[in-house]
Amino acid sequence: MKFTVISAFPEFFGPFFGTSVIGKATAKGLISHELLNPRDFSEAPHNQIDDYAYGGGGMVMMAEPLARAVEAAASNTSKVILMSPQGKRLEEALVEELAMEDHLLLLCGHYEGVDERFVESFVDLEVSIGDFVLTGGEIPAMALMDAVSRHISGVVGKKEAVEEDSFFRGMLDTPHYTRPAEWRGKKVPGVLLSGDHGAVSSWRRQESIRRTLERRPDLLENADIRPYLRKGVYVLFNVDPDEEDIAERVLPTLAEDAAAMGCKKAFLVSVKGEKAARDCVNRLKQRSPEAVWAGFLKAAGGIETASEWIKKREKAEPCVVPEGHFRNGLGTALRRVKREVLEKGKPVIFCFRCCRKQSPDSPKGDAEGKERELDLSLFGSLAVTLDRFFGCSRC
Ligand code: 4FV
Repeated sequence: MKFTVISAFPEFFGPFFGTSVIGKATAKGLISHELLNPRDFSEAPHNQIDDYAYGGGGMVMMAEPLARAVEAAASNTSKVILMSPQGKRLEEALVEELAMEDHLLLLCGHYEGVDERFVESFVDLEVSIGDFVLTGGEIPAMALMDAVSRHISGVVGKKEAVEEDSFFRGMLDTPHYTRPAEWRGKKVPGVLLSGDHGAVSSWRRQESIRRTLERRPDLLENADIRPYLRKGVYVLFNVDPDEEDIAERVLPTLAEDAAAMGCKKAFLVSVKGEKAARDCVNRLKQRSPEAVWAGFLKAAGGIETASEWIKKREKAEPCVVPEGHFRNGLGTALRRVKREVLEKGKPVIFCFRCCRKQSPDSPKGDAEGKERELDLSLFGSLAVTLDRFFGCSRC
């Protein structure tokens, strides 16, 4: 990873690139950097780089010196980033994205900001480290480079350390302790002295969950909660009896998808009753006994019997997310369920209705189109629901 920093105060960065983890990474050549001062690219008298703002109200960085500096340093694979409060919020997901680049060119603004015409012509992305105003973009640039460098392999000790990081999965971190075991009368939580790694990691997961729910419940929406789930995730497909063909055509793939996304079992229920559901499952299994989903798909008399089955195996009552959750505000349903599942360590079962009526606004007459559209909405609702629940977008 190469960083080019364009700043009127390049001396600011000496200690940053020469100290601690970033210093070692620089010495090991894992990251490289160059510092450019826009003054060196100013044709104006006294290497002027700022001027009065049109319309009044303080000084603005001039476009030309910045343009020349970027033209001198950028290649077609460079990503030109302006640090500014008007930018996209710097969060772990964006950090991971930027860590994939091989050249980040960071512009540090000063005064009121930089000439907007330069931004329009040269800047790929504006990034903000938070809704507050600093005297300059240098500290934001350092924050970005530090966070990105942690994702460059070899920069931080154990790669796992980064992946272990709570934010890597979108949750708050567990509390940390070191010697002495008793400090000013305060003891370290006993489990951490137990040597029982299983107990330690489940305590840490619980602490992450507790602190996230207390301090940052907003993080749950996008958090990848799979490492924090103590019980299984299940799906239930309610098939309309006189549309057996749907079951036969889409269920195997739906079940496969659900299994691939981390679900433990898929239940098939039919209003015609458990026998109809069992016959349907047996027909599907006879047709493809080797299929991955064969052992995954199970007939049930209804949501109650499915919940009973889960309760017996998981020794906990499952959270039930009823059919239609997709249409009645998935976000709220998921926030509630994620919170309950994490807080109480419950299993969860998502219910989906598999019948043509699912898509009332499908175009008239075009049967083929109707079929395709039905499949899409079934797969779509399954994928979106599970993706948002697991927070797979983060993984
Ligand atoms: C900033 C931020 C920030 C604004 C005016 C520098 C200052 C001056 N940059 N996140 N917050 N920049 O306050 O990135 O140009």
